[in-house]
Amino acid sequence: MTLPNNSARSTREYQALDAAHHIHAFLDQKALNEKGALVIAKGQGLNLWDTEGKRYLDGMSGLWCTALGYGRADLNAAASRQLEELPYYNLFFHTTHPRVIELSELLFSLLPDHYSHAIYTNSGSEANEVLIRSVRRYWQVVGKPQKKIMIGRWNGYHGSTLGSTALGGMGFMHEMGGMLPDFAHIGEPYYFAEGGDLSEEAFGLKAARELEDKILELGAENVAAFVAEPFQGAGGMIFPPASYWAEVQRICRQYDVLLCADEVIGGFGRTGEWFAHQHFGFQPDTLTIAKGLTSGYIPMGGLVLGKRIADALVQEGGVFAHGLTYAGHPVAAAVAIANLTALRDEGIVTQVKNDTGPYLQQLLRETFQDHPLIGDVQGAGLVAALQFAEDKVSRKRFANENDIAWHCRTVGFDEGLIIRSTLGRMIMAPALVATRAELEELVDKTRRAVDRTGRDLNLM
Ligand code: PXG
Repeated sequence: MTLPNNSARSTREYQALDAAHHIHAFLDQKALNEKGALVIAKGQGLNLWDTEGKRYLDGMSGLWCTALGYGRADLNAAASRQLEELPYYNLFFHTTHPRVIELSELLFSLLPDHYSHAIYTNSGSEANEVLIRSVRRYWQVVGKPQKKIMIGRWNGYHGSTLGSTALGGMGFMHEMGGMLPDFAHIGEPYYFAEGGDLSEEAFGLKAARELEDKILELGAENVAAFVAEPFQGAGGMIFPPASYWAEVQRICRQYDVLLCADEVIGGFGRTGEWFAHQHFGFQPDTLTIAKGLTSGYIPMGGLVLGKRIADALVQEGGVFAHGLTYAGHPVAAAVAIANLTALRDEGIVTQVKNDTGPYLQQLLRETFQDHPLIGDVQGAGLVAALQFAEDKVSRKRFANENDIAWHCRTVGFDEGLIIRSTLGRMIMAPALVATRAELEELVDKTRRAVDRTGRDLNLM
């Protein structure tokens, strides 16, 4: 592997400059700087190389985004063509441009008929900011301006900007200047941790009914929307019980509360369906999208509106008081078109649904169902989580599960595998173009990392 010439400095030099100038995401800066960050210099397919030339299998698609893997010439060409033709224009002051229109035509051809309009952004966080203001605007327009409260979930993640932090349920993020009035939270449907003696189905209903209790406590006349990820990503790749979403949908309809799905991770084929809400069989009023929209090659996100909301905003809403300079950016739109076209026309989403998705799920269950350290395997398509547990039957978690999972992640990197840990769970979400052989490598390296963790920490 030849590293690119434009990354020609030594690893140490890069690390020192990195430490001198960057505040990294979600890490203790001082501890990181003592060790030095891993400097990733090149990517191809599912593989990454660091500045020492070491290869890693990327089990996380970057940050859940590089659906097509690295190094796609078609995405590069789409960006280059657009940079030559029209590198920038916008949707302000009575203008628009061809690429964003073509992107929406394609996007809505992939979405169920229920959806009609999009508001583009540069990220998932921004898309959730737009969501908060748009649903509040919707209720103003239909004559219920007091419906303002947004209900999210504890341990949900919706981004790092102010509104999206408040909407999310990460306590340590709220503490860092991130709470706002008119936000509320309910518990997460995490059966392994909180199911107690209930069956999975009964726990799913119980978790959903927390929403009903919260709506009644706040007064349905004050509640604008319930916002949740179809499955929690950053919170640990937690799949809700099968009974959960239908009951949540029933409650939202009964109390006239908008149901908003954050599809930033679940969207664009991750579960084998185009969108994760289709996998779980419910129909949200809005969808937040980002990541897989452009395979992460260029920043782009958006809020997709169902017809009920879009019609009200368009027909009766008057001026929509919102706009971002780069919303619907032509280069991002061009990359998104190339990306979605490839996902569709190369049959990649279909392959995840019918072949590689079931294959990964089967491999993981075969490999880990009797493993002494693993209590549960969850997932669908090309997203999965392993739950570390001291006792599988009683679902007893390790007291220091966070450290165990972090150790596993660290030895995984050592084995040449990029995998993510959250609390006591190991998470993987490889690129959707992964072959069976690459999935075998992923599971094999994960198995080695889990076994090494067990040996290193004297757990088995
Ligand atoms: N919603 C969801 C469901 C997300 O997962 C965002 C919104 C925010 O998107 P932006 O583009 O603003 O980052 C996300 C982002 C992790 C991890 O550790 C997850 C995300 C980002 C970074 C790390 O799993 N998700």
